[in-house]
Parts: sequence; C-alpha cells; structure tokens
Amino acid sequence: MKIGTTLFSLILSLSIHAQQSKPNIIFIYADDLGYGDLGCYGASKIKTPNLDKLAKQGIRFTNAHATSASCTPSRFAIMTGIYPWRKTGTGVLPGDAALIIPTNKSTLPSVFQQAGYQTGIVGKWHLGLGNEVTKNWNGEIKPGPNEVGFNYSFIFPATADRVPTVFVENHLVVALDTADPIKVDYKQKIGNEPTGAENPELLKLQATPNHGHNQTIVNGIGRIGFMTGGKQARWTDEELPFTFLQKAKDFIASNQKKPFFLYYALTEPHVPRMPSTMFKGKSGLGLRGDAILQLDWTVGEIMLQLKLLGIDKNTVIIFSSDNGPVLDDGYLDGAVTQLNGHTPAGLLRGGKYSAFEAGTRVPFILSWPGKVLPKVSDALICQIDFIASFSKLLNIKIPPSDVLDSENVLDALTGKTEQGRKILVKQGGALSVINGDWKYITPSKGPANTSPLLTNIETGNSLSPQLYYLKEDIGEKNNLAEKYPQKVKEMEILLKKIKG
Ligand code: NG6
Ligand code: CA
Repeated sequence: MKIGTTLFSLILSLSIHAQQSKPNIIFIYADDLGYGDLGCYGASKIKTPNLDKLAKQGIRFTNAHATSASCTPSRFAIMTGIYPWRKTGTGVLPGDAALIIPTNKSTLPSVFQQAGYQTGIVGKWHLGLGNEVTKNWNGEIKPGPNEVGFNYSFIFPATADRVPTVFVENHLVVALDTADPIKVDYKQKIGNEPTGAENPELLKLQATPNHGHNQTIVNGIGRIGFMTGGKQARWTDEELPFTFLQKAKDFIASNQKKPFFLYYALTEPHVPRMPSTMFKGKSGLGLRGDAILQLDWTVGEIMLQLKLLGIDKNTVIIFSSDNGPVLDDGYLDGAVTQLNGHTPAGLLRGGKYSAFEAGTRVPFILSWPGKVLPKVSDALICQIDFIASFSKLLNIKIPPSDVLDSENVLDALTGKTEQGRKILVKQGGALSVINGDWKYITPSKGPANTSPLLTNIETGNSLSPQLYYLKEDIGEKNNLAEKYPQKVKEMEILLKKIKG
C-alpha cells in the first residue's frame, strides 16, 4: 500500500515535471500600436518602462511584421498560417460578421491543445462569431474561439468602436438580462436609442466629421453599427483594461501548474481611446498617449504576476501589434492636436492601412528569461510564422497545406540565428513583397494619401511600380523601380509564383 502510494506520487510528480518543462506562452497583442510608439523603439515623448524592461530582458526585433495593415487579416493569418489575401472576406469585419476561421483545420491554439496545453483568449477577437450574420446574441453564440482551439474565451466580438459593446465569455454574453434582449444591425437603425448623428449633444467624445462612428451611442461614444437592448451587459470603456487584465490573470493563476497558451489581445491604442481615470491626461499626448501608458502598465502587471507565481522563467512573453499607427481613426481625441512631436511610426513611412513599412512593421519583443539571452535581432519574421514555429517547438505535426504560408523561424525567435525568412508578402491596400533587403509594392489605383481631414496617411498606392532598398532606405524615400527594371520584373515574378 505504502510502496504503491509512493510510486504513484513519484509518477505524478514526474509527469507534472514533464508538463512544466514545456514553457507557457503568453502572446500580448496590441491594437494599432506603431513601430515608434515605445521607448525601446526610440520614442522619447512617451514612457513605456514595462515594455522597455521586457525588451531588455528578451529579444527586441527590428524587422518583424504583421501580414496586413489592419486588424482582421493580421489576426486571421496568426490563427491559420494562411495569407489573408488568399481568402475573400478577411478584410476588417463588422461586429455581426460570421466566423471566418475554419473549424476543421489546424489553428495556432489547436496546435497548443494537441501538445497538452490549456489555451485561452482574452480581449479583442474580430474574426466573426456564429455561422450567420443574423444571429441570436441572447443564446449560445457559436462557432467562435472555443470551436477553433481555445479552451477558454473572454472576448469582445469586433472592435471597441463597433457594436455589440459586450463581453462574450465562452458562448454567452456576460451579464445578459433576458428581459432586455440584445439586437444588432449594421444596415439600419433598430430601437429608439440616440445615435451620434441625431444626438451629438450626448457625446463625451466627438466623432471626426464625415468619418462615421455616429450610430448607437454607448457610454457617451458613438459607435459603428446599431444595437438595442443589453443595457446591463454593455461595457464601460474606462473599465475595459481592468476587466481584461483580471480575466487574463485568472486564466494564468488557474493554469499555473499546467502548460498554458494565453492570447491576450489588448484594445489599446485603438479608437475609441477612453482610458481609465488613472491614465487620462498623464501622457501629455492626448488620449492616444494615455492609452499607451495604460497598455504598458497592463504588461507590467502580467510580468509581476508571473514573478509572484514563480513561473516567470518558464513563461515566454511575446508582445506585438496587429498593424501600424493611426492618429485620427474616427474621434477628435487629441491624438493629432496633442502629438507634441511624438512619431508613432518612428522612421517608417505610412501607417495603418498603408503598403509602406509603417503599415505592417511593428514592435515585436520576445522574452523567455530561463532560456533566451537578451539581444536586438534584425531577423525578418512575421506573426504568420507562429503556427509553424510553435509546432516545431512542441513537436506537433500539422498538414503543411493547412498552414501554407507559415515558416518555421523558431531559431530566429529564440535568438539562435538572425536568419528568419527571406521572403514575405504583405498587405496594405496594395500587396508588397520583401525579398532580402528589397521591397516591391505592386501598382494600384486609389489616392496616394487619405484625406488630411480623416486618417491622413500615405497609402503607398501608385499606378507605377515601387522598388525600395530597405537596408539603406527604411523610410522608403527613394523609388528605384526605374533604375532597376530587371529587379522589378524579378519581384513581380516572385509574387506571382507565391500567389499561385
Ligand atoms: C475602419 C474604421 C476605423 C477602425 C477600423 C478597424 C471608419 C471610417 N473607420 O473602417 O475606425 O475601426 O475600421 O480597425 O469606419 S482595426 O484595427 O480593427 O482594423
Ligand atoms: Ca488594429
């Protein structure tokens, strides 16, 4: 009996140990944070001590990319390992969109599940829910994150500026009151609640004229889309970071003894920027700057929790952003008027929505204190590479056709080499392809600049081909297409081949 018990506890402790030797992975994903927005990436007008510390203890990548210059496609790529431009319907989704991630293919979280991980997502989803646009928000909402690899989900459906402004935990809206059912419509007004267009006097944050964001008002902010009902379930923007942080911490605490993968998708500094009172007015750069302080604080809270639980050495934190920066993305929140010389894109050209580098080249930090030595790496990597790289790390075989465009860059991610990928296709408005130090932007119609009264961003659109030598011209100032027509041809052929 005694021997049996001892043997049992020995086996148990060995198996717990084997499990624990797999690192926990926390992927913290900012929304619309630019290459130049953090101290560790050269920002001097804004202080980001926690992310600077993370960068100092880990690897700070200078040449890391989202696949796309907006949210949904970048997130689609991370989940699937497939370039989003291969699939229609992967552009910025409305809040009532159906799920766009296939439920029968490998996904990033399903790879972790296969390796015995507990998987969770907390934060922004923006990849659709349910099978149809018209859905019942008052019952079980599925398929969603739980059907594509997450054991636990606590999300908001789309963006902070889109209805429904509610949290969904696993399949259910949080704090739902059946007596006040939620309805959502993106085509026409429903119910009789005030809208930003009809009742601007009710707004605490003015929308930029002619920029939308003037439909149902929630918490004094005009949103995109109409909703009615669910009064009790609606979030308060100022509380968002605390709600998500608490859920992320709960997930970490309850899984501290198992290997876990947490996808923690922050909402900062996406619009509407409405940080908590603790941060309002603290940056001197308007609400966008304050939201970045809040984001940095959140990351610090997670780092502290890991330390207190004693799992910091065995936990990988990856921090990045889904696309580049934008100042005015729909609200008059001081981002433009109080910029104060801050350069959200750093030395890069363009911004969110752009084919230029600032659209997709983003901050990217990886920290794994027990394993990875601090450094700065110039390896070319992309978020789409997570799925192939982590399958390698965890020794999980996935059908290559499932994750067509993902490359195993594990050695670059862990700092063993500065050789990442050689070739990467990126999506602003136009497609571009990077091959080594060269970048080619395909000719495209459309204005070269969005209106100065709206987002005011250089799009990268041009009817002529553009060729840049990034190694010496990271700001894409010098179009070499006419000088090197042969190179342009080569890049065109390369892109054509990848497109298949
Ligand atoms: C745009 C919105 C913008 C933002 C973006 C999505 C307008 C005029 N602009 O359509 O405010 O919500 O979509 O951002 O409606 S993302 O980071 O989720 O891609
Ligand atoms: Ca975004």
